[in-house]
Amino acid sequence: MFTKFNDGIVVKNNGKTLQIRIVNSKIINVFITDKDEERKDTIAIEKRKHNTPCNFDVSENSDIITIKTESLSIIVNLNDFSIKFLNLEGLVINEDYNGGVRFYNNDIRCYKKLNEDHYYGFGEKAGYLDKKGENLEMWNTDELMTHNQGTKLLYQSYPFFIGLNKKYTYGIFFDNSFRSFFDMGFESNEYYYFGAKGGQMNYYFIYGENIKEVVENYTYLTGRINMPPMWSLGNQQSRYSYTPQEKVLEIAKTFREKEIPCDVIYLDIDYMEGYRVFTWNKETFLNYKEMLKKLRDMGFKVITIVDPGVKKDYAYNVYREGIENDYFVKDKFSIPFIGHVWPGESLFPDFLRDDVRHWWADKLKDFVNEGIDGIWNDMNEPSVLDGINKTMPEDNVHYLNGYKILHSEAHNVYATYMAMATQEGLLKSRPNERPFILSRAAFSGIQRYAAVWTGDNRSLYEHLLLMMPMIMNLGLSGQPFSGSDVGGFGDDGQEELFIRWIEAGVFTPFLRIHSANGTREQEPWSFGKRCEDISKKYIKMRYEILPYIYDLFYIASQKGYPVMRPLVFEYQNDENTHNIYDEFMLGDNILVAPVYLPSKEIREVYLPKGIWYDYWNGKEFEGGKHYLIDAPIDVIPLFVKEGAIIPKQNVQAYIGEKQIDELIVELYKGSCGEYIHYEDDGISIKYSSGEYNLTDLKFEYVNGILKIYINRIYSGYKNGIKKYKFVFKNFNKLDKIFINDHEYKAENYVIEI
Ligand code: MIG
Repeated sequence: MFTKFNDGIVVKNNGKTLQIRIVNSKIINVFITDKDEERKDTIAIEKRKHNTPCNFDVSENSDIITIKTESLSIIVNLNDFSIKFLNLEGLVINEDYNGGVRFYNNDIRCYKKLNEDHYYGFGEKAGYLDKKGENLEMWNTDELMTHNQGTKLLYQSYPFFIGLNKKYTYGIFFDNSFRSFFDMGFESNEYYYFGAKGGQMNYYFIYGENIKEVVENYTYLTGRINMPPMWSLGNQQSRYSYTPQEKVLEIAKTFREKEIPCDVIYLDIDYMEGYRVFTWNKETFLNYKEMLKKLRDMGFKVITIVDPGVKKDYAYNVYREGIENDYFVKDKFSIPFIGHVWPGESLFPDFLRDDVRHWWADKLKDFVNEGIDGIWNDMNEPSVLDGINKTMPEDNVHYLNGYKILHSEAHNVYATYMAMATQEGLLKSRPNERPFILSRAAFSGIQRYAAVWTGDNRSLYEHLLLMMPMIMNLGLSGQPFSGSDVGGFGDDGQEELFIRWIEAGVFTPFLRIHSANGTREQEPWSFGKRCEDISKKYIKMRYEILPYIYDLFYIASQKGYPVMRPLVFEYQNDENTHNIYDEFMLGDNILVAPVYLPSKEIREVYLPKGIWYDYWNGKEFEGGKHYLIDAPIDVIPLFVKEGAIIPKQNVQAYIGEKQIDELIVELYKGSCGEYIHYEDDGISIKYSSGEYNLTDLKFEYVNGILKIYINRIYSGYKNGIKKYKFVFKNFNKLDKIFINDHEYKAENYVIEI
C-alpha cells in the first residue's frame, strides 16, 4: 500500500495522498492532499545543508500503518488518513478528531482531539499567555485601533502553538502562509482545529519532553537567531520623528550630558525627501553626513526606517529602475499595483523574487555605506492606507521561485522576504559585521533575519501589561528578540507610566523608547527629575547585566530558547505557573514582576518552588507561594534563584566605550550552581568561525566552605576578560573560599582575581 522513501512514506487512497516525513525522531511532517501536487515549504523552514534521514520502521496491518522512530510511534488509519502520535510508553500525545483533515474547496482544516490544558505560542497575539478556548487568525495587519484583548489581527503571523497537559507537551507548526485559523476549543471542548483559506495541509508535529525541548525542536526546523551586534542590546531612543538634524544631535548630546547610557538613535520617516526611500530631506537633513559623523563620534549607532512603498515619481531613480526591470508587485491585470502610503502613490517591490531582493540589497548597500548602522522596516504587512482591509488586493500577483502566486499566499511572508533582502544589503555593505534589522511584520522564521517590536501600542497601563504575554509568546514561537515601544507609542506619555515601563523594559530583549508624532516628547528626561533619575538607574542596570543578557542571546542562537521566558518555560511541573502572564523570567535566574497599574506600591508575586532572594535587599523567600512585595515607585520586584550565577560588568555610556577586562560574577547562595559564560568581539561575524570563548563557572557550598571552579571550555577569542570579581550574595557563613582549589580571603564578600 505504501511506498517507503529514505525520509518517510507516501500512501494513496480515495483520491488523496498522504506523505509522512521523518525530519528527525521527534519532528514529523504530515502532508495530505486531494490534488496532484508537490509539497511546498514556506520561508519559515530553514534550508539545511545536511538533512540526514533518521532511522524508522514501518509496518502495515490491515488498515493500519505504524511508523516507529526512536521517540515516537505514528499510527495512520488508511481509511481516512487519520493519525495518532504516541510516545514510547504508548501514551497518546496527539490524535486526529473525526477523520482529521478535511478539504472544502479552498478551505482546508485539520481537526484534533482537544486533550490539553493550555495552548501557548501563536506569536504576536494580544491577550494573555494561554490561548485555550480562543479562536485565532493569522493575517499580517496594521491595526490602527487601540490593541486590546479583542484585537484579532496584528502585524505578525506565527502559525505555531505548543500544547501542554499534565502528562506531555508537543508543538504543531502549520506551514501555510495563507490566512490561517486556529480554533483552540472555542467552537467545542472536544476538538480543536487549524486550517487555512488556501494552500496545503502541511504541518509538523513536534514532540518534546517539555516546553523547552519543543521550542528547541521547533527552532531546529525554523532556524535560530544569529548573534546580534552587542550594541543592539543597548538602550535605544526613537521618535516619530526626530527632525531636523540639529534635533537628532541635541537628543544624542543630552544622553551623554546626563550620563544616561544609550547606543542607538532612530530616524523615522521624516528624514527622507518626500518619503522616498534611500533619500535624505534636502532642507532638514542637508548636512546629514556631518550629522552621522558627529553621532558616530559620540558613540551612537544610527538606524533609519525603510518602508517598502516606492514613490511613483518618474524623476526618482528607485521608481524608474523598478519599472524598467519590472520589479513591482502586479495587480490581477498584470499591471504594476499602485497603493497609497506615506509617499502618496507607491509601488511595492516583489521581495519574494531573488532578483528583486538583490536589487534592493544593492540600493540599501549604497545607502547604509554613508554611515547607517541598522535598518528598521515598517509598513511591511504590507500596509496600504487606501487598500481594502488596509492592504493590497488578495489577487495581486507575486512570483516565487519563478512561479506566479497570489497575494493571498504572499501576504504573510512579504515582510520576511523584505527582511531577507535587507539582511543581504547590510551584509553587502559590511560583510564582516553582524546586520541588525528591526521589522514590524513577520512570519515564522523571521528570527533568522530580524528582531521585531509589537507595533503601535499606546501610553496605557493596559499596554504595559500586554507587552509581557506578547513578548513571551513571541519567544515561545521562535522569536527571542522582541520588545515594545517603551512608554507607549500613541497618546501622550505620562510620568508614572513611563517609569513603570522603563523598569520592566530594561529586562525585555529589545529595549527601545519610541513615541508618535503630535504626542508629548518621550525621552527619559521629558517628565522631570524623578523620572530621569529612575530611568537612569534602570538603564544603567541594563548595561550592568549585559553579559548575562548576551549569554541569553547565545543560548537563543544555539537552542532557540527565549530570552524573556514565561514562568511555565522554567517550571512546567509547577501548575501555578501555567497561567502567569504578568511576571517573567529573564533567562533562568532572574524573575521580574513589573508593576503595571497606577498608584500601586505593592505587588502580588508568585515565586515558583525553590528558594529566592529579593534582588534589592537580599531577603530570602520560599517559593511555591504568593507574596505581597513592596514596590515603591523606584522599585520593580526582582528575584534571583538560589544557586544563581549572574555575570555583570561596569556600566558604559555605550557599548564599546571602554575596554572591559573584568567580569563581575555574582554568586547567590545555594548548595551548588553552574553557569556557562560566552564572549566574543560583539560586532563581527568572526564568532561563526570559532572566535569566541566559553567559560564554565561552577560552585559548591557545604558547611560554610565555598568551592568555585573556573573552567575555560572553549577558547577561540583572545581579547576576552582578564579578571574576575566574585561577589557573594546571601552566603551568611563563609569560612573558607577556594577558587580552582586555591584558597582566597574575601573582603566584604568580594574577591578579585
Ligand atoms: O503609520 O513611520 O509602527 O513605529 O513611528 C505610522 C511612522 C507609520 C508606524 C510604526 C511607527 C512609526 C510610524 N509608522
